[in-house]
Amino acid sequence: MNMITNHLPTAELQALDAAHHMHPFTENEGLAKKGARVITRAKGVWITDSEGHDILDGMAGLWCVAIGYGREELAEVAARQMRELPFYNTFFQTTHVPAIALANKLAELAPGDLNHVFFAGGGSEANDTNIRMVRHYWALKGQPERNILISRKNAYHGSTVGSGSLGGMSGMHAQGGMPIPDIHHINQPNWYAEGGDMDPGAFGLARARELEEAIERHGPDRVGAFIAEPIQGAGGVIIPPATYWPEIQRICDKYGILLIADEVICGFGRTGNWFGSQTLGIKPHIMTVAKGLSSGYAPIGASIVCDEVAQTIARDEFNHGYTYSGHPVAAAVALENLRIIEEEGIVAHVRDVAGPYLKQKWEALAEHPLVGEASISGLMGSIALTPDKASRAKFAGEEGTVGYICRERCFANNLVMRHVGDRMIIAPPLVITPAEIDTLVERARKSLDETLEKITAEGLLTAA
Ligand code: PXG
Repeated sequence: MNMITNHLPTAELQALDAAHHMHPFTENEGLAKKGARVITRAKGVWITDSEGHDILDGMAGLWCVAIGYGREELAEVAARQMRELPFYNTFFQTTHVPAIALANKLAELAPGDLNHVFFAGGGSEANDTNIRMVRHYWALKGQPERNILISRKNAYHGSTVGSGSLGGMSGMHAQGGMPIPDIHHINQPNWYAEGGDMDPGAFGLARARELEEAIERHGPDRVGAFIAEPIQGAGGVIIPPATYWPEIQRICDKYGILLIADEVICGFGRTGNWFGSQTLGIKPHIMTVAKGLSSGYAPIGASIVCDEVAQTIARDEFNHGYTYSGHPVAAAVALENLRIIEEEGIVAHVRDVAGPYLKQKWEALAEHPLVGEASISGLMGSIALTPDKASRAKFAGEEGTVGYICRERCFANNLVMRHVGDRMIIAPPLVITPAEIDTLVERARKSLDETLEKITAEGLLTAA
C-alpha cells in the first residue's frame, strides 16, 4: 500500500520530494532547500495546495487544462476504458476503437486536408515524429538531401533531443549536445524586445524574410521544412506582427517547403479558433498537437498530416512509433475532452466571451508604470515588465530577476502567473468566467504594485 498521502504535513512531503524526485527544468538543489509547493487537488480554474490555499491557475496547469479541473466525465471514460481495454498497441497491423475514433475526430476538426494522424505520448514525441517524417517524405520523393529543417530562436518544441534541437532555447542547447545536425534557426518576430526603431509591420516582414535568406543560403534543394508555433508560448507569448505569417506562408509556398505549425499550445481553442493556424491564417502541411487535446487529463500528442505527405509516407514502412502511440485510455479521454469542448461551445466562449473580456482588462494593465506592453490573443497573454515604458528598456540587473519577483508576488496573492525572463504570461483554463477573470486581473495588478514597491526599495528599478 502507498503510505505517502495528501494527509502528511507539507514539510514531510517536501522532504520526501527533495530526497527522491528530480524535477524538470529545475535547479533541484535550490528547490530542495526551499521546498516544492505541493498541489493536492483542483476544481474548475482553482488548484489547492497542501496548506489549504485556493490558487487561481492562470496557466491551466502547463497550458493544457482547457476544460478546467475536476470533470467527472473524463474520469469515468478513463475508468471504463481501463476495464474494457487498458492497453493494446497499434503496431503490427492492429488497431482499436479509441485510436480509430480519435483519428477520425481530429481529421474532422483539423482544417484543410489535414486528414491523417500519427499518435505520440506528448508534444515532444510528436515533433520528433515530424523530423523523421519530413526527412523520410523527401527521401521518398527522391530528394533525400532535403533534410534541413528551419526553426526559430526562442521557439519551444519540446525537450527530447530532436524536439529540443528544433526548439531555439539557448539554455537547452547549452546542455546535452543539441542541436542535432541540419536544424537551423532564424530570428523570432519579437518586435517588443528586438524591433528597435522599426515599426512592427516592417519588422515582421524583415523577420519573415530571414526564412527566405536562410533557404537561399543553405540551398532551396536542401531545405525540407519550416516549423513554428503560430504564437510562441513558452518563449513568452510573443504575438507576431500581422505582416509576419502571410510572408512566411508566401516563402514556404514559393520554395515548396513543408510548413509545420506547432499547435501544442495554440490548438483546441486557446486563440479563439480551434487552431492557432486559423487565427493567424496559416496553411500547414503538418500540425503538432498535445496538451489541450486531452486537457492534460492523460498524456497524448499527435502529428496531424496532410493528404499528400501521408500518402507518400504510406508507400513505405515508416520505421517509427511509440509503445503508447494511440494509447486507448489517453485516446478515450481525449475524445471525451473534445466532445466537451464541442458540445459546450468552449471555442466560442473564448472567441466571444472570455477572450474579449480578458483582452479589455488585460490591455488596461499597460497603463501600469511597470508594464511596457500588454498583449493577448484569445486566452494567451503576456506583459513585458520595464523600468522605462517609453524606450521599452530592459532592467539593468540580470534578466528575469524582476520577473521572478513578480511571479513570487503572484504566488503570495494566490495566482499562478508565470514569468519568462521579465515577461509575465497567462493562459488560464478556457472555461474561465468573467468573474474569475476579474479576480485574475485584480491579483495580477496587486502583484505588479507589490513588485514595483519591492524593486523600488531594492534599487532594481533602473534601466540597462
Ligand atoms: N511544442 C510546444 C509549442 C510546446 O509548448 C511542446 C511542443 C512539447 O510538448 P510536451 O508534451 O512533450 O511537453 C510544448 C510544451 C513552459 C513549458 O515553461 C512549456 C511546455 C512544456 C514545459 C514547460 O512554458 N510546452
